[in-house]
Amino acid sequence: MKKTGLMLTIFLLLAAMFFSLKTAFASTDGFYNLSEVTSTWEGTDASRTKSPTADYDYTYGDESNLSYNLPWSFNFYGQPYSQINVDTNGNVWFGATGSAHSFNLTNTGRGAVIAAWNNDLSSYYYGGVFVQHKTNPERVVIEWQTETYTEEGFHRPNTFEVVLFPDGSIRMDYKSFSTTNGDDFGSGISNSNGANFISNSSAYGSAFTLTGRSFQVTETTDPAVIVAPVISPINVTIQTISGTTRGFINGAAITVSVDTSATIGPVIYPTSTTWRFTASGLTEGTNNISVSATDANGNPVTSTVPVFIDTIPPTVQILSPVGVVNKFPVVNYTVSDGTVTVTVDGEMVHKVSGDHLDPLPTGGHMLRVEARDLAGNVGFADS
Ligand SMILES: [Ca+2]
Ligand SMILES: [Ca+2]
Repeated sequence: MKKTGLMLTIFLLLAAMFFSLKTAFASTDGFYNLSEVTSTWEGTDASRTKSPTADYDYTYGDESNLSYNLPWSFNFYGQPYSQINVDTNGNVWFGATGSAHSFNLTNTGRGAVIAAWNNDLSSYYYGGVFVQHKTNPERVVIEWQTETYTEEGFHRPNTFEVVLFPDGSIRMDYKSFSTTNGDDFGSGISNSNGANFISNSSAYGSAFTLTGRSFQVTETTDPAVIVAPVISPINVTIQTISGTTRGFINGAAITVSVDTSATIGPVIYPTSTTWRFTASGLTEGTNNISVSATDANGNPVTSTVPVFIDTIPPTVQILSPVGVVNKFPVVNYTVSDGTVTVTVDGEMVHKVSGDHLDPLPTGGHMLRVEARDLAGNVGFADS
């Protein structure tokens, strides 16, 4: 009996240790830690009619966006920003304007982002995105009251917010969700360099399942090498890579390596904590570029970013119509990849493979099927 009691005590102790370790272990990308915190809600005035001021602004609609001047400089992945751009799809962008959804969190193609809910949302019939500067303590609250795009007008409201603090920390509060067909393409934070990002969805679940939960993002105190957002995929074989170092005494010299035959140019240091270099001769496919600095204990701190080169245009083949055809030919084509545009005599037609073309007048016509891949390469075929 006594032994069982001891075993049970040890088991409980281990369980308690495991639980506390589990909760203490935040998700990290080397720059930030993400952890769950006590459920909190700030809210905003959330009014579509209140006049915008320096401390309050809003927009609404599908694919709408708003630029807001911050009351203080906010550091995101080591870069200071005086302005944010919020969209009605649940995102805060730091470089890009406009809106986007359902993007790749790892490499957004639009620079750094806080994606509170990475999904196609719409506040066309209900809600909006509301930005409010609050004090005591200083913070900027970005609140979304929104439907999903596919439930536009069904009154299935979803409410969540992002809170920015002057010390660079971030909180994401998920208040309530009533979507019945929600989707989540990867919510969280990203420096859009393929290396530094934390997916909230992977750590805790899809945004629309997080009702009543709050998550905090704080900078780690560990030394870090941060690479600025890189554009990838890209169809040029030369790219300038820049970034910062943090937590090294008097800045830090960096060393750079690459796992392909690409050439790394000399490293330039505009300041003691910023650096840049040019990589040339990047090879087709993935080039992993590693940037390292050595900390006070002699240990290397490394950030590896993938740069994907794609110089090969999509292949396009038109199967029909070919030669002399009737008035309503069916268009049939194959493309290897990319986004397809179909034109007849230079005019875009909204047709896809398998569709009948609109009636054509007698005579010669030119059909072109064009495909553009993510790197911007264009392949086409004419008939
Ligand atoms: Ca939308
Ligand atoms: Ca390609």
